[in-house]
Amino acid sequence: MWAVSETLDLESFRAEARQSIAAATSTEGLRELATALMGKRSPLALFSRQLGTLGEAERKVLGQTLHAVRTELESELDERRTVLAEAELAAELESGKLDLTEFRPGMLPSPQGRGHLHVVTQTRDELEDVFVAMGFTVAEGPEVETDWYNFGALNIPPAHPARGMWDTFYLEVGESESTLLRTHTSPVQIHQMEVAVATGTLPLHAVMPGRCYRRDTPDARHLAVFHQIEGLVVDRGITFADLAGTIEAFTAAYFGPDIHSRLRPAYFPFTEPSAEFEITCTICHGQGCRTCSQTGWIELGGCGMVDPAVFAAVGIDPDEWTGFAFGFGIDRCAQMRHQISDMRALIENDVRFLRQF
Ligand code: FA5
Repeated sequence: MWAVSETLDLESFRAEARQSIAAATSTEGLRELATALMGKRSPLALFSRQLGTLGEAERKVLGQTLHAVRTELESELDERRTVLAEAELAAELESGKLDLTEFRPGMLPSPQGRGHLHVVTQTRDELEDVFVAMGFTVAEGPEVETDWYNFGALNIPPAHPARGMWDTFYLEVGESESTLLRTHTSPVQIHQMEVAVATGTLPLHAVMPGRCYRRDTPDARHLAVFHQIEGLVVDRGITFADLAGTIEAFTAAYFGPDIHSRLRPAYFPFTEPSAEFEITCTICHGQGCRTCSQTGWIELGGCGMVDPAVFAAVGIDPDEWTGFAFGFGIDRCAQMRHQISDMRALIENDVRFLRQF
């Protein structure tokens, strides 16, 4: 645009340069224009180089004129640069304005999935609801127990062979009394009966959920840390029929009418008579599968009439009061309710598994 030509005179260059500066529309364009007008290969540089060919008087005049033109163009470039920079900043601010109410899919990172209660906790809550609806209260007891509560008061004296039914984690083994991680929720029965005797608040209808510990090798139906819910009724005139009716009503309420329960004679030192409480395997619907060891039935827990020796341990008169107790696995219920073939999935914390419930 500013090709040097012999016909170009300084006055026309000055006029055209000023027009070009006024017409520039961006600071970037203006920067290029400044180089073209005043850089090493610009007409102004050419005019300067001509100075050496002139006589002294002419050189002085042309030198002063060149200086004036250069100063004038520089100041016009500065002014125009300021105007354009301001306009560009204003445009940038306008276009960069954020509409905080605007939402387009994909604009924001997808919201994190919300957590929820573990399926075992949900099961525990649901079981509590079923029993509360039947008139039971809910109570809890300690997970670290003494020998007396976990065994002795439950009619399992030291060295009794029935202790072999529960592989126990001992914390401290004392000469007269040991501390241990409870192997079942049955010791909470003892705490509840002691409180009821001390406060004169018999009769008692309570369920007691909580964590239990056994040196069991984890497999499809067992964990070393698992959950049970204990049930205890102590009242006047309670019979085995009340126990069977309660188990039946619970099974129908929790598992639905298609799942049946059955009681099979069993032995527990703290109940007499005792029974094992089984339900139809919900995974194979009674056909037999790996989870139910091909029997079609799954053992949910044990139950029976409170043994008079247990009443004696807490000072309840067995001639006035009778009662029944039951205890079954919460993890086992979750497994059966949701047809989880291997219980170990409950403790593996794989969110792909857990988020299904
Ligand atoms: C007992 O623990 C007795 N305290 C139950 C009881 C209470 C009988 C009141 C009479 C009166 P048992 O050891 O069978 O019984 O365990 C009961 C249930 O707990 C089992 O049927 C099973 O559902 C669950 N359970 C036991 N061990 C485990 C384990 N390692 N992992 C998961 N669930 C278990």
